[in-house]
Amino acid sequence: MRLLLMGPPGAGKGTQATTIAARFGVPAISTGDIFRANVAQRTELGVLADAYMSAGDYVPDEVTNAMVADRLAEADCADGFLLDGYPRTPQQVAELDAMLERCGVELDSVVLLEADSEELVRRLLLRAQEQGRADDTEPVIRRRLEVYAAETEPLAAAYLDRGVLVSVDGLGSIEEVAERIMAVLAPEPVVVE
Ligand code: B4P
Repeated sequence: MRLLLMGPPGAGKGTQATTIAARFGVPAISTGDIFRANVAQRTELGVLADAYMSAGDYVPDEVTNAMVADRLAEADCADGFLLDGYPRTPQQVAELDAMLERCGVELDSVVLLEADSEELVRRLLLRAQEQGRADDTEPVIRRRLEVYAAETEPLAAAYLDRGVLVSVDGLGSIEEVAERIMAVLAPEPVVVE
């Protein structure tokens, strides 16, 4: 399975990614998590990424694309992967297409998690209280939602045209959303009596 998980900040991408990836036996790769690990370790990449992330902006494409290319070249991705939060720009879509083409493989599905803005803000403000993430303040959350609407939301149309996009309602409990995602990715076989 080669999967993408898309959706606005707070829709539940990171929350659902681990469960889905485990069900399909593939690694869950979150560009946000890789950046945050680098920020925590104060690597060169982390220092660069931190400036963009804490303002609610995207890390530049060339940096993000190189990081994903390195990660997808690792052995555990040979039979599949779930990319969480990548691609987010037209250049990232083009670069991912090129990476997959070089390997002679294709995406199986792109899951788009949807939820309305007020619910997204509510969830992220709650996470701010629990985890204190630097990009979970209200002005930065609103900026992230604007950037998503301008840069990432339009990408869904391209995947819809390719026939790989499935939209999933991200409202409801974490378990309900997980069941909805599994239902579209691996529907139960119909038993014919
Ligand atoms: P991410 O780490 O991807 O952060 P995110 O969009 O906020 O989503 P996340 O996966 O963490 O949260 P989730 O919705 O699961 O990106 C962070 C930053 O990194 C970006 O802003 C950007 O700067 C940079 N970046 C990452 N990828 C990049 C790329 N490709 N190009 C350029 N820059 C990039 O969950 C949010 C909260 O909601 C959680 O607290 C969760 O518990 C809660 N929640 C989830 N599902 C719920 C449910 N059903 N009900 C109630 N609460 C729920």
